[in-house]
Amino acid sequence: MDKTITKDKFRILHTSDWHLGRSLYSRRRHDEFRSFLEYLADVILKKDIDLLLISGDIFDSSTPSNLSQEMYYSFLTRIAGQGNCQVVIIAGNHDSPSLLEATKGILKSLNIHVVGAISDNLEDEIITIKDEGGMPRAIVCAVPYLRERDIRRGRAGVSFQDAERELTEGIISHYRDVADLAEKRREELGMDIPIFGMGHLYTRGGKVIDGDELRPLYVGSLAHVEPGEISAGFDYLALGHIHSAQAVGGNEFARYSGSPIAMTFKESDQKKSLCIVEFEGRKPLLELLELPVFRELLRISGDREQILERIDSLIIEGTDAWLEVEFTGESHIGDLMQSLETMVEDTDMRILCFKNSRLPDAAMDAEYDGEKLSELNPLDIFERLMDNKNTPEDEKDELRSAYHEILDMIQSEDKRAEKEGMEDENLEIKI
Ligand SMILES: [Mn+2]
Repeated sequence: MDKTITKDKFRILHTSDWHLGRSLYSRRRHDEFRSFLEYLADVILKKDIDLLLISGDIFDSSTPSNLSQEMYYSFLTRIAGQGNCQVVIIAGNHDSPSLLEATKGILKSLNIHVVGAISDNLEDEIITIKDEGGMPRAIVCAVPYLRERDIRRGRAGVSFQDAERELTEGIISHYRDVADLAEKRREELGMDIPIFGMGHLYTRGGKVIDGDELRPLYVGSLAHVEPGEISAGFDYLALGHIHSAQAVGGNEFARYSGSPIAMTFKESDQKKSLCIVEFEGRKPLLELLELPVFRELLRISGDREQILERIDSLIIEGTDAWLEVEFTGESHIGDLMQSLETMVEDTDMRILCFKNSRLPDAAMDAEYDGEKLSELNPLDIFERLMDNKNTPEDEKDELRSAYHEILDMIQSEDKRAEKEGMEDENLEIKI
């Protein structure tokens, strides 16, 4: 049998961090998610994509609404129905591993491969993608979000630094093990096909939005993994977790695809994209396909006149943008907020957030240095707390790390799995 690949190119599309079900200042964003999924399904068809890689955080919550789940399954059904595109999905920290795993079996019959959690068998993370004729075209190492309990057993008396080091080393060795196993499989096949890695984690040097800028990420206890240490052995590494699209470790083929829609106003200036990589054998060609903006998020700031003027021109434009308005004027704010609400009432525009950075007013609004609680993330609040308690600088890092760990634990709790577990326990007590 001829083992060289005679068929033409193999195209993958990498996306992640959809966060289906996420809202913005309590506003639902189903329309945007629906538009995105329609757009994505069209791209897959038009660009003749062979393999779709979804690198985690499909859902925003571990208990997604029925509507969010309906969107997910409708999309997958459409992809399965429209041609030869296969799919590999890994769970992110927001996803419920057990929820994703629950439909793993049925989805497999549609050539959709799901890895919600690691198992005792590393082979479960290695997927050989075959074309219609049964010819292997690629091998995927689908590593889901790794929880601390997946990697290291908590032991009493282990110092914080040792625990952190064990976690980092555990993650790196997990990637090394799956890459080795995939390499072995490639050798067994005797075919020079590409191997793709998938992961949902922070890597050192990754940049996140902090304030209004893209800044190097501070990750606390969430393992500081060097991108080079987990990308070895992969022709492409499809990462998720960071919402800004970027390559990591100076390697164009180890990338975060970023989220498809701006999740916050801070992300609104970012270009969102999909990563398409075309392989000729193992030779890659990268295309970043810029996504349309499905709903415009606009930030407006200025004094009363500037804001009113801008809103007026937006009304004339007839936009359906969502707005974040910041008053920076010297004069008293007066009834500006009410006036704006009245102005946009009969338009498709909506004001989601109104900030007043004029200090005297701000103090009356019980703000902290012009900040509102609703605009701070949990990490900001922790920083304020440490400042408030005059925590010594040299203790801050360890406290930050411990706090990160708690946040991470809360965020990655698999509520569904636990609910079922509790029911089982109750049953045992009854018996
Ligand atoms: Mn994530």
